[in-house]
Amino acid sequence: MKTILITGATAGFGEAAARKFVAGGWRAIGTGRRGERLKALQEELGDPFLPLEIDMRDRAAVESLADLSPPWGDVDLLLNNAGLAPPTDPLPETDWERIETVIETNITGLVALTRMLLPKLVERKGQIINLSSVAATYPYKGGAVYAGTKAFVRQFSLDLRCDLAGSGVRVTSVEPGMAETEFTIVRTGGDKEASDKLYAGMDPMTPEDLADLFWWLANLPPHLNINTVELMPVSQSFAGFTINREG
Ligand code: NDP
Ligand code: 8X3
Repeated sequence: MKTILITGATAGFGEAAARKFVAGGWRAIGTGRRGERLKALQEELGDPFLPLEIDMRDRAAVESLADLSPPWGDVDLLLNNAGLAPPTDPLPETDWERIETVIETNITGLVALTRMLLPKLVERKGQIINLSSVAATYPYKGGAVYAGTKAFVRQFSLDLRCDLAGSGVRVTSVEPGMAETEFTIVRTGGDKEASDKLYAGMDPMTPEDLADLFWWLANLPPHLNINTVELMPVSQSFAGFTINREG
């Protein structure tokens, strides 16, 4: 029985991944700040799911994930999924605490966890899937901090492959476009209406689409490494450059 560690399993991609992998016969450790959500998921998924209430900004708690005893400690796949975005307001108008939370979650927590878990993943010839975003590649207004963190995740993933050469450990940067989760509700500070409006009439990707992708990546033959996967709903594409002709 294989074990996946999923950060951010209380909603969206992480929650769908927990369901997918447990249904597929894996053990899943799921983390997040919302203990009630984790408890509900544990009740739904039963013994193969271990809920751990951990804030990615709490470095000691994050690092303690590398100290779990077997079988939970025998992690085969690290899904670095927990993440969020600040509002798309201009940078000077964006609350510093929200910016700091995003950087500490999307970058610092992810690196701290990966660093501590790497020896175990090397021992088990395991796999890492990191959640980057199309925002890492395609700039948009108001995206600077979020996109910056996701560009970090993409490059971190690629460079980690260099360090891991010969180890058998696989690393993939997954770079999705618009998927309807709680992402925009969180980004807008709880504005469900704004979130509904953003996804209205455009057939966004679903958490299950992403869980299917993670499952495919996890079940590839061990000699294959998918470096990056960029995916979007058909109804999302590119806007091109902005030209300012006024000076
Ligand atoms: P959701 O908001 O639905 O889920 C985010 C998850 O991250 C939740 O489980 C949340 O748990 C967890 N999380 C956030 N901050 C922290 C923290 N400080 N400590 C612990 N857990 C945290 O978003 P998605 O499922 O859409 O997003 C998952 C990942 O995919 C993110 O990294 C996001 O940037 C990325 N992504 C999303 C896209 C989209 O369009 N939805 C597209 C591209 C990338 P809790 O709040 O309980 O702590
Ligand atoms: C989230 C996707 O396009 O809203 O990473 O930045 S997008």
